[in-house]
Amino acid sequence: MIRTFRQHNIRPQQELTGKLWDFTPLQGNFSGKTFPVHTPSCWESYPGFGLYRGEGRYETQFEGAGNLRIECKGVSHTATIALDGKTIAGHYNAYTAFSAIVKQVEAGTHTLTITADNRFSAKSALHVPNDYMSYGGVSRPVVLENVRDSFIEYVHVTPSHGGGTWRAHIRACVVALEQNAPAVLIINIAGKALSFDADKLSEGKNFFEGDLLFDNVQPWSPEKPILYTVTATLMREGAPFDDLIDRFGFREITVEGKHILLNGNPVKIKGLCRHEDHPQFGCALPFSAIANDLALIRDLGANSVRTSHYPNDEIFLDLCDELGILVWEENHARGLSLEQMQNPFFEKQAHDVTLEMVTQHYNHPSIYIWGILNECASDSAYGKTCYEKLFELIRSLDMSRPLSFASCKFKTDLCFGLPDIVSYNIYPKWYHDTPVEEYLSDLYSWIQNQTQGAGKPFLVTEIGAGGLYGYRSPYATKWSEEFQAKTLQEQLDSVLSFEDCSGVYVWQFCDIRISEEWWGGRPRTMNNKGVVDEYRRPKLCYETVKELFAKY
Ligand code: ADA
Repeated sequence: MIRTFRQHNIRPQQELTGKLWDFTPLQGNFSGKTFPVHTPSCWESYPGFGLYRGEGRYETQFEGAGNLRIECKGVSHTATIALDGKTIAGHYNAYTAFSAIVKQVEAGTHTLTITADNRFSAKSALHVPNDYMSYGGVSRPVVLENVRDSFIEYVHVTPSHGGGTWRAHIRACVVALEQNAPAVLIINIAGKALSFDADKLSEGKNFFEGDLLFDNVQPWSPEKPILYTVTATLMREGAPFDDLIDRFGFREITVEGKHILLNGNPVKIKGLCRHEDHPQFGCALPFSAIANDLALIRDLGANSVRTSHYPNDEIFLDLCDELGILVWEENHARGLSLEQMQNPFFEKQAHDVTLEMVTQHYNHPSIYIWGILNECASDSAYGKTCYEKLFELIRSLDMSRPLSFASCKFKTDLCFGLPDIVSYNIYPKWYHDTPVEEYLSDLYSWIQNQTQGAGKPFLVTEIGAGGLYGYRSPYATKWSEEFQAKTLQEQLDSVLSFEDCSGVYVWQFCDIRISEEWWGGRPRTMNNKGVVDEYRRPKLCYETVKELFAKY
């Protein structure tokens, strides 16, 4: 499955994953041996490859001809792509898509080779040993399309409301494979059309902007997530030759004083942080597993998910759009020290994943906020320049959403003047025994009185405790399910009743695998703070969270 809706009626598109490919590890005990494997998948789910760090070569054949556009939605974590043995693309990062165009391919059977590499190295500044797993594999769909001399790469729709009218600002990008190709671009939304007549396109990216106004469309909201389709069509001499269908919602996110407003109404976030992680699938969760996670998240009474700590699968975002679940989506980074941020590869890798995240996920109405650099060195002068650059980049791409980052730099953070919303991760009663109310009040008064975050909305972006599924203790000893439930009871009661807090994200939805190289000290080499375990079995705290989300 590529998306939960059809993206083309004209452009030929097929998914190359969803079947068996040939997998050959290039290092380790099975080096050179080839196995038939399903894709999308992570090799850690293949027998004998649970700990494999190295390169894995995936190969498949397909029938094709003409101008081919090959798009990988996610390869973990560094990819090299070849067609018939010739390298056509490379990409760093597991969590954003990338594509390649190969022109005038001869008709016949062709071989696509994707080499994935999940090794840590000095050239990998974002995928580093961490409190989550960097898997290996073709972890998201691979798509093959046929394009003519030009095609529609994306159509961004920015909704805004005023005077009883909804405005849809359109910004479309058309890529021309050669210069001077004429074309007419037509944008259709809800029975209205916008037409752009380009007598000649320049080779590369061509941008078209315009507005459509609507008096009788229905807004998107968590309660009533009404989605609209935007259809872009390229015509020449009256005949269509390319198209792109996407979805969006008429909704507006604004910040007013200490409040986050959705369509003018204050939002109270009751959310969970979620990793894309599963003992059977690694980070390559199939549609059914994603849908099942969201069913549990809704059952808990949550209205939001934080994509900790990277851009998520488009299928997940499509479902959040349909279900009305608000999403804090963030770029890829977790807990990078100043030294790690000074890696010469960091700035470009952080820039690229941020640019790709915003460009590729722009239309999802469920995304109400962009986050960056979770718990990185925001307490350092150099770190602050990195935060500034990334916020500037996002604002150059999208002025319709507030920005934030989750800090953990207690009374030393230098960056609260940069985001629209101040967010902080706290673990009272887990990492330290401070009463929650006391810790929260101390933190909040520091933010209000000694930082440039004063007066901004405030979110607790992480709070939680560990609990081992099945470890029960009448004394509620640490790591027992009773301890976790008791701790979350106090944590959530305090945060959700804290007047100046716009909401909370529980850390975390499910137990996850962590990389052995980071810290084998965690029990089971897992992060055990899930409300459900890795098999999605509810722990005692599941009902605690459910009750508290219903109470507030
Ligand atoms: C941090 C981090 C999370 C997780 C959490 C924990 O806040 O952002 O990824 O590691 O701590 O479990 O301690």
